[in-house]
Amino acid sequence: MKTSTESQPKNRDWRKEYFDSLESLERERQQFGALESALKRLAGRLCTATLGQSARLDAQIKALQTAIRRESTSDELDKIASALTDAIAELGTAEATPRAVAAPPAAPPAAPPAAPPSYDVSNVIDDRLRGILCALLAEIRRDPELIIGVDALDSSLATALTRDQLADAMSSITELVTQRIRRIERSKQEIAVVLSHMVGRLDEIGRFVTDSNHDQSQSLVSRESFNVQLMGEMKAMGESVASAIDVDQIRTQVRSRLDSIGEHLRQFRERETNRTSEMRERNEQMRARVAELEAEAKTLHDQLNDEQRLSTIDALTNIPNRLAYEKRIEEELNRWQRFKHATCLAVWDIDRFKAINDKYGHRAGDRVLRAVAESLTIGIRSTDFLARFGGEEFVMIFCGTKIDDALRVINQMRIAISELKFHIRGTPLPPVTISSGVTALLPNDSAGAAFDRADKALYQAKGAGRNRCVSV
Ligand code: GH3
Ligand code: MG
Ligand code: MG
Repeated sequence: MKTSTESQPKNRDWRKEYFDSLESLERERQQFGALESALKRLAGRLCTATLGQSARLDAQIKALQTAIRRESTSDELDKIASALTDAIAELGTAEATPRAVAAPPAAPPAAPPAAPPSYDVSNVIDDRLRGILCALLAEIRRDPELIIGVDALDSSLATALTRDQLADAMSSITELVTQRIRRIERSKQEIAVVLSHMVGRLDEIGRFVTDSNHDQSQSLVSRESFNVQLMGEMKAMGESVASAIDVDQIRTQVRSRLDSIGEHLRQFRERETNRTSEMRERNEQMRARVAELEAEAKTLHDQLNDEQRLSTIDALTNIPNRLAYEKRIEEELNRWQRFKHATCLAVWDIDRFKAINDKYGHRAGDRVLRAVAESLTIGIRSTDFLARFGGEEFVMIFCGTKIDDALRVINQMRIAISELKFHIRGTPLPPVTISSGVTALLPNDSAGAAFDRADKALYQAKGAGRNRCVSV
């Protein structure tokens, strides 16, 4: 039989597991919150950029902006998305109302309404807007179910867009954002359900421990009462033997006392047998509950791990993202303060990357980004760290490395990248080059100060003609 002190460490482990899960869930909730705010911010900017197409579309965009500002449900966003889609669809028709402010006040009343001009890409979607849309799509791409939709939009953004096509693309992005938010909400609800199951199981385990304790004290009481009865019978037997007048009387008295002892023993055994079989049954139930709890905890753990991994991995290049870098540099700064092992930070930026996008298209630019990330990954040791900082910029942390060694290593990486061969539809691309600035961590450094020094060195590398690495 298990004692309460034997079963407690197991119980404590589960509680720890449960609180760890709650902590992970809270972290996850914060990351979801950050993602949601980023998506809302981007959607807000897109709204502003789209205003002025038609009165009806403006009204829907304003409704969306209001919905974004307050805590709207996915159903409300859904409704706005479909009204927005209708308003966008109406844009191409003759009934579309031109935006009031767009009409020049001095226009003669008889002048026929100007047909909406067909813009080329430079008029309708500039680099900044494309950058915002691409960042938004990269966030949505984290969801494997939405990748196909993102890819389709990615290709359409890479080409020149007319105003109508841009409106369609924005409507599709709005729809994808809504789906992403809805799926995040669903995933949060699923985690909450699993957690509440686990809480139920933990309560059951708690009750089991209380019942076991109760059983043990009952068993003790029963044993003590049996002892008292036995002692009483023995004493009574002694007294009756002492006062007996003949052997027959002694025999009768002893037999009667022995019968009585036998009856007490039978009752005691019956009580103990019942208790033991109840305990066995409850133990079996508890074993099953613990197994279920274990399986649920594992599912939850895997789910949280997946989400956490996704939130710190860059969707395009599959290497750690800026969030992961920010966490890691803080860890490295703390380690540096304690152990003073030389640590370096390098900032990378692909040279003339905008020209690659402009000349060969955004998709080609994405391929270059992936290949550069892969090449940098090959060049680093497993103890070092690489992340995509944003756009065509990467960061690296070299642990236990002096600045001269770091400079030598990054120069090798730079050369390896300049030797990569790219082909777009069979045509070879000119070499892709990259520049870097590297710095060693200093006493009392902050992440921002170290980054600024490396960035300044990068700026010098660019100024000195690019395709080079500079240390400070
Ligand atoms: P420099 O040598 O001075 O660094 O010039 P640059 O052209 O590389 O620098 P600039 O900052 O002008 O251009 C960076 C471009 O990177 C602009 C932006 O559209 C593009 N970009 C940012 N993120 C992505 C992305 O995820 N994919 C693609 N294809 N392009 C991106
Ligand atoms: Mg840059
Ligand atoms: Mg660049």
